[in-house]
Amino acid sequence: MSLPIDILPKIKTALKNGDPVVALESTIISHGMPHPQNIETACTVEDAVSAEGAIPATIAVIDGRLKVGLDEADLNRLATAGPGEVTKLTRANLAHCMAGGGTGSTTVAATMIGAHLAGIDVFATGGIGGVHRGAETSFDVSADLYELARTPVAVICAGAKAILDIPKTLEVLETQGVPVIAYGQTAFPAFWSRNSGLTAPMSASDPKDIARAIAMQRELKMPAGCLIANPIPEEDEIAPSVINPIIEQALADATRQKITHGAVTPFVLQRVLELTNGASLKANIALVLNNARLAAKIATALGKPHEMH
Ligand code: PSU
Ligand code: MN
Repeated sequence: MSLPIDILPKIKTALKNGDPVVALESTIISHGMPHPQNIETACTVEDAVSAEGAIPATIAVIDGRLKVGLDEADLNRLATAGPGEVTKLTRANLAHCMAGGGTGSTTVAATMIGAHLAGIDVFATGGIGGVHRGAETSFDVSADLYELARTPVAVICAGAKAILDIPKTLEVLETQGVPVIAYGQTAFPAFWSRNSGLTAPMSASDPKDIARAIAMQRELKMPAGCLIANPIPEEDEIAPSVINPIIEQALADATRQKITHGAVTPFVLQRVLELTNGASLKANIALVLNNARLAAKIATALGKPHEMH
């Protein structure tokens, strides 16, 4: 049996030539944003990667095939799917979905697996999953954190959402040997806000320095990825004093409605959107675009090792 994987020709060519490619996830399309903002954002993010001179590669499973690079029909299908029509895929359910000919969107964990199989080193997203608040009793820790420890793909995100337990999330990343580098500041960012109140383990202000660290890790033959935490642009940020009470309320609603497992993150995101009258979505779109641009710069620097020294 051969692996059912389809890599778009322009992505294949770019990878063969050593040109920069940036992987993009698809759970943000199916479960992270409402329609039509989800499809609009998916397209603008691809355009932003292209504008920086890199090739975008959005990843998903369509009818049992792992697609690296989606066409418009695929993107629309994920963006307009009703509840339950598209499976949220992580490491645990990826093979089962593909073997059954199913369709699913890839989370950070599953996108890293697809990117690595295709030979893509850099991946842009909004926010990663992390250690959920109350994990000491629920044990809800996102598989994204363990994927970062075992799959060598650099993930550019806007930090961890304050719906998570950020200190515990950083602890797990450190234990698992995942480098966490804040971009352009020393504070670890908190998705909608630029500062989580915690200092990031490392920081860098030049994409070339980040590329050097990624390349060195590869030389050391370390299997881990790398997490780049890029703060949301100042003009788009929502102050912690505004967002934090809303997060508290969204989490309380999730508990009251007994939302568990993979449904927690999509539920809380939707609830925060409602409670901020859409302001959280606007910020989310801005930070994803910002991450896509930085990812393209890192991929470009990484692709030219002779110019890195
Ligand atoms: N954070 C967002 N939007 C998203 C996600 C996270 O702001 O769409 C998605 C990502 O795909 C991430 C996943 O990998 O949620 C994490 O889900 P969980 O917490 O169930 O592991
Ligand atoms: Mn979870």
